[in-house]
Amino acid sequence: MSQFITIQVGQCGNQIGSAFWPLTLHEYGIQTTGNVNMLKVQRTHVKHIKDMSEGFSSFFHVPDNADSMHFQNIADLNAAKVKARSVLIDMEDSVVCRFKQGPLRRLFDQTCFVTNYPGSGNNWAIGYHIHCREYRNHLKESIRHMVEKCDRLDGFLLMHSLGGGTGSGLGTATLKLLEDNYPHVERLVTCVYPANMQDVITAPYNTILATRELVEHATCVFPIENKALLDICSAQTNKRENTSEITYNASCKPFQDMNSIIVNMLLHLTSGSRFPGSLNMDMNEVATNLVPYPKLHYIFSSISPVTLAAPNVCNMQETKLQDELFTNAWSRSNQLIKLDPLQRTSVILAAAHIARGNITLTDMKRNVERFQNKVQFTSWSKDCMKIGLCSIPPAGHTSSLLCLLNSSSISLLFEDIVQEFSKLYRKKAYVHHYTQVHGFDETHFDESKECMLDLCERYMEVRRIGETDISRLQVI
Ligand SMILES: Nc1nc2c(ncn2[C@@H]2O[C@H](COP(=O)(O)OP(=O)(O)OP(=O)(O)O)[C@@H](O)[C@H]2O)c(=O)[nH]1
Ligand SMILES: [Mg+2]
Repeated sequence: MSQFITIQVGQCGNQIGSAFWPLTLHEYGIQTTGNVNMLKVQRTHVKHIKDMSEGFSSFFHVPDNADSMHFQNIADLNAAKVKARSVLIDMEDSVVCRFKQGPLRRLFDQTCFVTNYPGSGNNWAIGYHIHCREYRNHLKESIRHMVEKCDRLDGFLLMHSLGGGTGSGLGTATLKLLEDNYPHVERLVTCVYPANMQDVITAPYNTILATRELVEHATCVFPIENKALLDICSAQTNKRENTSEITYNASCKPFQDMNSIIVNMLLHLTSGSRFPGSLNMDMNEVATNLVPYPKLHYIFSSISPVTLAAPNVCNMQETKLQDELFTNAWSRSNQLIKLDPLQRTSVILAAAHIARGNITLTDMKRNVERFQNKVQFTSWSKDCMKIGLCSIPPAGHTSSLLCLLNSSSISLLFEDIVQEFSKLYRKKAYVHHYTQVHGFDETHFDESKECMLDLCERYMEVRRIGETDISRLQVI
């Protein structure tokens, strides 16, 4: 089975990590709370615990003499000296401290923490230049330590936001470091784009500077928008309460449910590499199938059904009609960013459908055909579409579907980034905070803007692509 190293950077990245590890353990039927019942849900509906155990080493290093089939709770993991394959980075230590003190603390190797105080002050340049300079060796050591414990490393999974300074700056500097040191290992990035109503004034600067790095150095990027997550949470809560009067309020339950949606997407994405199935889609196939041209590697993701947070709300849900799972995954309201990948003017460059649980090849073929008749494709992408069938469903469900789309409508995200950036940059507001950082040059701003516009132009070209005119797109 493939192995992954998660790299969580900044507050957002580490808070996603806080949701990631309990949900991952839960998926393997390992109890992280006193609630034994919720565990039974996963253990009893998976007929072959062995199937799950084999995939356990994807996210955890298990010493040679331990048997992962017998792990039932945290105490078992601690006794066997099991460690999470993870590097936790933040330039202020409050969120990471929760890992050091929480119930999962012994899962994390001491060498995997890289922290400082008091953060990057919402400034990409401080994260990218100052902190990376200071922590480069420490970062390299922590990552090397994790890599050495892998024998089939398939990918790095980076998690961070783009609005602040650490996740965006040090996160993308780490990405570059990974590319330099492990060029053949996939770099898959889940990053949270700020909403238009931001909580960080300098977010447009951080976002554009970081996005350029993601375009240059990531293998695949799965962008997330908090607004989209909030809307999904709100719809789920309303459904649960069966009333339209309750609106989801993020300040009541900061980020918990939203982060769980991200985690469920990641668990689904990696399921084919961790569990058996009749048609497994391995992670190393994702980029090959979904990225037809260099740099055009931003992927829309949507899951159906959506599972919110806590394992304690997980009681087994009956499968919906399989076709409904597909229809929901294609719907705009299930997308993890607030754009419609299937809008009328867009084309699909590539698509993948990954199913978990009791979805058959016949279900898949019928729905792929529906999809092919529904949307616009490039000349090569209509007749050939990646599919994956993993037999182990996510905890609490009998089946689920992840839809991954490379759609030209992602260019709207880049246009929006340029627009938000230009509002500040036109007046040169806040620019001095960046230019006073050693290593940062004001031309970085213009180059990043150019990079976004160039990307929009590439997507535009795909939309009007003639089969003979592909020269520009192939330029790396
Ligand atoms: N989905 C989600 N978004 C978050 C979370 N925490 C922060 N954000 C968003 O992330 C952006 C701020 O970035 P942070 O991750 O807090 O910043 P940082 O990387 O720690 O950088 P500095 O604090 O500037 O050093 C804002 O857009 C927040 O709305 C989280 O747990 N989940
Ligand atoms: Mg922070």
